[in-house]
Amino acid sequence: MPADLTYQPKTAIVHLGLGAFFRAFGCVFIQDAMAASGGDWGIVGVSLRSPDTRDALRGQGWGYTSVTLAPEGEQTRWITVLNDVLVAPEDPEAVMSAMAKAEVRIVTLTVTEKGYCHNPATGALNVEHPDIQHDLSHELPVSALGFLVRALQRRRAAGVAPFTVLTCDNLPENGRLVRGLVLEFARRLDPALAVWIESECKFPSTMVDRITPATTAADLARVAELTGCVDAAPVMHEPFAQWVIEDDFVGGARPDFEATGVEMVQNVTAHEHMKLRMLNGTHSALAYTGYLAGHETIADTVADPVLAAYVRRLWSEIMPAVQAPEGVSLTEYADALLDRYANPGIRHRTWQIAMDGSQKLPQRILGSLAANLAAGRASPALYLAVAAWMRYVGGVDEKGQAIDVRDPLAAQLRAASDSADTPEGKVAALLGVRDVFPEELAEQLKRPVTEAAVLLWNKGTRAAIEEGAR
Ligand code: CS2
Repeated sequence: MPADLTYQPKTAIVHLGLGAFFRAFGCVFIQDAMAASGGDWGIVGVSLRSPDTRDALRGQGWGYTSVTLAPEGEQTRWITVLNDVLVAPEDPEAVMSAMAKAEVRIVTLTVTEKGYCHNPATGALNVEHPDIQHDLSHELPVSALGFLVRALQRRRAAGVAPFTVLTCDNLPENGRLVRGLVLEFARRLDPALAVWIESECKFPSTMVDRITPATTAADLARVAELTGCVDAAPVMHEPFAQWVIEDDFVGGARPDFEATGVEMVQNVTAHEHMKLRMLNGTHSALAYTGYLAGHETIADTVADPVLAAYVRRLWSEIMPAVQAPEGVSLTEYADALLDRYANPGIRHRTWQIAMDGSQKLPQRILGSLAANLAAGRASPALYLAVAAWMRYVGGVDEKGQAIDVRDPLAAQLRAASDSADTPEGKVAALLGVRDVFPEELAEQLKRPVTEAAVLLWNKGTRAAIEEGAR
């Protein structure tokens, strides 16, 4: 690892959505890049909702501990690339002026899938979304897209070049998706602005990967024990990290990513599909089945032999639906994933990963299913994953306990589930949710997902796996 930063870099990046993931991932890579090659790529972080991270970091000069959770023990490191943290709802003008500054060359984003206010099944902008409605008619926005477009509008008016938009969310062809959404929004605001963005702005796609569970109170105590210092907002993550970025930046302006092992490529699609389907697809499948089987974390889930066999079966169904990036063996990738999931140092809760399933299912699971259907390949384990999601969003677990379902469509999903008493009826109602299932796919899924659901409801998750998807 390069020596740590010996200077405080000037700001050249604004990051929207400052959660644990970007602090454990992008900030660490960018710190490494400057430690290796110099440059000024300091970051102003923006929280789009809560002031918690800002409040926690302010008293420690925006620095924080990054903790690597290796099976053999933890390693800590102090991260110093943040120069400020802004809270958008408190002061949207401060965010706008930070993004409009000519010195800012890149705007990075981790706003989660739902933060793009799009239809997950089609990728189109959801113009009915209240945040988008608000942002189309107010100069000071609330949504990430609103901030991007309004800040680009200011830069254009001031004769300043646009920034590069570098999305780091787990969405397929994420740069192209965000570009489409930004242009759709901009066209509604000012067609000339859209033309300018289309020709001047860059939206490289990226593949990001580092498992980063939410920090808990127990983690804070552990970090104090390890470092002898109280840190109000450390981040906890696995040793593994992989970042693949399309090398397409406005004016070529970017940190020296290569110096830190980031893979700079022309097209990231193959890497993205592999990661979304092989990692995130099985993560979501294990989150629903693991949760229903009574497991708190992914490590607990894969320690259960039935679920471990299930994840292997999932990979055998997913691999034919994935084109391996050049030089990558999918079998080795899957083996490495199982080791990462089994890391006992990581307490990644199934409930955390189960969140926002309506926004995740299409790119994580339904894409593989659609490819297998088109090729006539059987996918019992993937069907069971969809059925487990359906059971989960019904809001009651196998013991009759309520599930705290977090999803932007939670109410709609619950209503669909409650509209029928039988698994057959519930599946039919949930397949009717068009934000998740395109009509044609829903039709094809009806029979096999119903079969999986009947097994799941009647026998419970573990027995359903043993009988139908091993
Ligand atoms: C997880 C991801 O919470 C989730 O949905 O699947 O956050 C996953 O841990 C990361 O994508 C790993 O890179």
